[in-house]
Amino acid sequence: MTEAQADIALIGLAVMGQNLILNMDSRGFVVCAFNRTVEKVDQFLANEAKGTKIIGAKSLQDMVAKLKKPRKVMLLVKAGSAVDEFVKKLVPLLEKGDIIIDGGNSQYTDTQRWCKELSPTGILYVGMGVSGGEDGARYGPSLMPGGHTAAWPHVKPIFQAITAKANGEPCCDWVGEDGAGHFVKMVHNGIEYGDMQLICEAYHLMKDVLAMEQNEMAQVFDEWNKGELDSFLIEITRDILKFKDTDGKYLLPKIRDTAGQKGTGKWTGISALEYGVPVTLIGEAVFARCLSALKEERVTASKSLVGPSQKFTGNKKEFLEHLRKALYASKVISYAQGFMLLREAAKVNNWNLNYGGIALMWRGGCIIRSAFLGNIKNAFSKSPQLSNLLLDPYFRERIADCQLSLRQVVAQAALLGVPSPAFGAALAFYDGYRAGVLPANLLQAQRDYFGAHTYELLSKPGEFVHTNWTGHGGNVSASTYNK
Ligand code: 2AM
Repeated sequence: MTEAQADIALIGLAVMGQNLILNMDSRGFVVCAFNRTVEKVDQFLANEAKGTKIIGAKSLQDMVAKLKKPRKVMLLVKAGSAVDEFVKKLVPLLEKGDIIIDGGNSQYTDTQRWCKELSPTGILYVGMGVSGGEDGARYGPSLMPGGHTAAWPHVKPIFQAITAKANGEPCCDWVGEDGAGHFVKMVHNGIEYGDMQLICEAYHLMKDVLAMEQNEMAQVFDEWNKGELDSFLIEITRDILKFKDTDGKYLLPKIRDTAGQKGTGKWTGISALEYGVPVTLIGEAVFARCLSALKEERVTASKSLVGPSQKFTGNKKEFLEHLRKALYASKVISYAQGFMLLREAAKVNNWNLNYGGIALMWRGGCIIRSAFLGNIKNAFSKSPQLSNLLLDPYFRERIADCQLSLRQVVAQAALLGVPSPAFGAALAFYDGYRAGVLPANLLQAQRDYFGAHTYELLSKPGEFVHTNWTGHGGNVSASTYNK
């Protein structure tokens, strides 16, 4: 056996790491596997990797010696301190031009920090979002790499070979500088939260407003999946609805209605607040999970807090079509919000993001994969500087066709007492965004009234003035506080 034979090393032999290694091996790359608990390397080689070209390493030194130059080392370990520890250990073993790729769910700010710290050493750092779960990792994930751009030509052949393909195009392209890849992955996860919540609200309305049986709901989702809502999440919802437990009864109603979360949706919400972008639908989706977690409180409250006694009196078939259109419109609005956040973060961080490329990366391989992302890709390909997805001619027309249905759904949900925070957020944002005049004039007046925060007159933009609203108190404005 010759030394320096591996194309890439991968550290972290949990399920995602193992599957990515097997994927790379199946595409003809020689991978060197390593893990903190070194016994796992031998176990992997003797079992899952048996009969492949995969090699193992006994130490980081051993691993580095087995790599072709420029060396490529990919980490798939727990985000946070585990990544930091490995990077610190790797740096003294690597040289200028070598590449470290963090494929975990790291916060984009960690990736920014490592890019900055490693810049003087000439070691290149890539933070890459990986989506698609275990199956995706094995047979074609969505990959979102960002960081030191000089690394891209070296890692591109490997990543574009192992990624999912959408209409023959790889769902992996260079996202942008420093933390851009992990930021895009974070927004992807936030959008996933929004999509899931919207589907859950549609299910809730079918169940509690239309009193539909599960099999019937499954048929509706199956129909929806044949049209513009065609997506992985609609497809699995259909299958979940049909799924029967060992006792022959549906499994879904037996599952406790308290949602868990790992944090990436929350991070999207936090980023939205930090960048000042109204990503309201994802925010509501995160809060809906928090509310669901209050199971005992909800059960208690359900016995004392009143709601409407009204029943649905409309036409079921018509309402289902309203629901389909409301779901589609809300999805468009949610993605528009997600892209607004990307645009603002790109501006602040000097990332040169390719929005059409991002839509293509999400088009296949990942959890939010859908036909609809093909339309988003087209919108940005036609007009790369498109300021808002809602203004793209195709989506503007689709929303025009769906907005009355969204209103029907939100109104019925409110009248009948079925919570639909994501549908509601979508409609409120849509109406706010298309409003030439909002009541923020009153807000400014209130702020000036109690805090002398000043306001601008429509007739004199850029000029901040204060009014003595009460006739007493001072005329001095709080000029340092205009935001
Ligand atoms: P282990 O097998 O030695 O636990 C997913 O948990 C992966 O991250 C595993 O490969 C795990 O290694 C690794 N990991 C978790 N915490 C770690 C840490 N603090 N340092 C290094 N690797 C870690």
